[in-house]
Amino acid sequence: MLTLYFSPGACSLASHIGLEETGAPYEIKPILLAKGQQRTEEYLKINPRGKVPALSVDGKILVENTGILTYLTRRFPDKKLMPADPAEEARCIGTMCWFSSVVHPSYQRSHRPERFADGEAAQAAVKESGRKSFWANLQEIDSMLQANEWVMGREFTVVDGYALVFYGWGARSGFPMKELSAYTAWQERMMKRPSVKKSVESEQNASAQ
Ligand SMILES: N[C@@H](CCC(=O)N[C@@H](CS)C(=O)NCC(=O)O)C(=O)O
Repeated sequence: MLTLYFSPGACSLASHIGLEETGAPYEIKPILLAKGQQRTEEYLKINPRGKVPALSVDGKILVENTGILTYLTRRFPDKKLMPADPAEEARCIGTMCWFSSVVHPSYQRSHRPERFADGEAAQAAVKESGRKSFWANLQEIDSMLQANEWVMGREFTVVDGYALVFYGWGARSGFPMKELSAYTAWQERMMKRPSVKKSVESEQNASAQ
């Protein structure tokens, strides 16, 4: 059995979309970050780092979007969620690593500066530099989509679900997302995809609980 621990609107949406794309049956367990549920004793037994996503595979816990998504592509190869060519596969994994190690942390600095510095002035500086970096990263994603239908090129891959997370965060943070014309056109394409619609709707329902 596959069980996804996620929080509505968090980066776990990437794994949620990936899981939905596999077509396999799975369960979802909402862990509401807004209510601090990632720090409960029960959840810390699942992921001692207190982060979402986590995926339980018959009781074995996988964490980190890049790890979970890579696992799903290997477990369900017929779904072609990762390119078959080894160099393209490496490019795909490399893009997820960039999302996880650069793009996500730039948003975190803009959103939670208190985690990175003490004192109002230092936090304001961290927030500002995080916003600048996050916007530059969103622009880079836009440029990746200029000549492409999907982030990695002609085919949808697990990277697309991951890139949707940052579009949502950009919009939520008041960035002028419409200026990113390729990213915006891609987001509209994504929202028409059944797996995306289903994951987004199920997260909205979970947040209303
Ligand atoms: N690199 C990790 C990032 C995980 C992460 O930071 N998740 C955030 C949600 S976007 C979280 O659980 N935050 C809860 C907290 O820090 O208290 C991944 O891609 O899975």
